[in-house]
Amino acid sequence: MSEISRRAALRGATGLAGLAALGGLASCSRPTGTAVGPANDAVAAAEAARRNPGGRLVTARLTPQPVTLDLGGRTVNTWAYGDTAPGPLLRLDAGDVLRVDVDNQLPAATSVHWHGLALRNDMDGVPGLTQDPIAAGEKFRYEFTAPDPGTYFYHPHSGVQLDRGLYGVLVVDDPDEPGRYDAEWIVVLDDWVDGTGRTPDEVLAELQAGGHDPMGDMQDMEGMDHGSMGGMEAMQSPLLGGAGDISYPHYLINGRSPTDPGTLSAKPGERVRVRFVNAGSDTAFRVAVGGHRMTVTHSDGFPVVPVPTDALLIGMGERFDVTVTLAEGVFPLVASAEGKQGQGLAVIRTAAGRPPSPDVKLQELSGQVLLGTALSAAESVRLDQRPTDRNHDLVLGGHMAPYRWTINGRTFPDTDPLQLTQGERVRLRFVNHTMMFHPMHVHGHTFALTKNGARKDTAIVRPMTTLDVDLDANNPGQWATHCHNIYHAETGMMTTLSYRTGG
Ligand SMILES: [Cu+2]
Repeated sequence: MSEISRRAALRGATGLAGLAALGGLASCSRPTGTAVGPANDAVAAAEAARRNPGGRLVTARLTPQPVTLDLGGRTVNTWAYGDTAPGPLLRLDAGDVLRVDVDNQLPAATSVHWHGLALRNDMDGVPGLTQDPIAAGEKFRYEFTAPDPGTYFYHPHSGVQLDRGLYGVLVVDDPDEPGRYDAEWIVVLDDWVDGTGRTPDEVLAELQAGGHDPMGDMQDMEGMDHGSMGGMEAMQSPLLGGAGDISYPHYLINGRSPTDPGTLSAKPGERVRVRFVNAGSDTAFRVAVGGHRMTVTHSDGFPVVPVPTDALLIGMGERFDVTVTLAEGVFPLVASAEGKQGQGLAVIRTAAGRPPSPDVKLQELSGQVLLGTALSAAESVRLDQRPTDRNHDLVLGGHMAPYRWTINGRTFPDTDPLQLTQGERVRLRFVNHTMMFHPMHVHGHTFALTKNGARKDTAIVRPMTTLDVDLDANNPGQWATHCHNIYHAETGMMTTLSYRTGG
């Protein structure tokens, strides 16, 4: 059965009541007991426990729709939330309830996933698993408590829609935040192809057709002044090995290309908190600020032991908060596409002066480069010490021809759900058997790296390496667990953490 018809079958077979059937798709390692589906009482009970009686109700509207965007020197037809990409900033305090009315004006079904939040399962936005897709022209109301402060984002969990302009930032503020900074900037990174001659769906079809050099016809496209010639071997990084499958014509910061970058303004001497979000689909970014060092304070929303660095590597789906104390002048903020040709640019301005050129080269990018997996948890967010109740291996496999990515040898939804029981301490071992990095993302939980405790929901697993993470099974439901390379996830590299009872 084709991927599409399997998915159609899944959707047909599983209304929200039919979730128990999901486990029946697995032919080995069949889970036991009954799946705790999104409509289960345990999901409502977990939500009631996290609700803050003094919390506010914060409301918003999102309208996914076709739109024409100016990326800075180039106009594209794409899909976005409203008429900008990134979409509207959503902001609330921890413990508040967020209610978002989605009005789907796209010519396709969609969904909204609240990336990184440990929210109620029935609001997680994964069609076929936690809800039915929001059909074209239909509406859906999301409503949930935001439990933990931090930098998050929202995007569709439908096909490769994320690789269009459908993304936006969600900031959950800490009412007790010491606020040791003078200003705050949000910096969203993205790799862009939509409206430049191919849609993301066409890119996916080309990858699946195989034998196509994804860089080949980029030669004819505007904005390709990098002279990129050659095949897949070009997309290699000393830090990541295989760095991606797609060479994009544009790399954006806050929706702008380097030919007409956005400006971030402050006063000399001010300490700025920068919230980085990588909304890219196939690109890790190496970020730095010219003439400055950054101090990393948070990873995926959660505080870490602060670390100064020249540059920071951000995988797809990862978020980092850093602080920078600004000198006087004009400085480039560069997001270099790791292992690829091209970069995103924003201009930091604390005084008058000439802007940097679009292809400015930063020496900080070849200085000390920090990865999220090297960070340590702040004491306040360390998991307590306790024995592991359950272990799961997730062996990451796949290849380019045919284009297919797997967990434990299977493609979603034809997978073996990873069973767990509420209250357990669970260890996940990601074993990467490929020559490419995979930013692995777990929904509904913020795991802890066993090496140093850093709390994350998305972590880079480098080629031919193993990464162990622990999580507390305290959020019942069915949770997607997948690579945040959206082309890998869409062609199979996804499974579920499946809470079960009576097993
Ligand atoms: Cu991957």
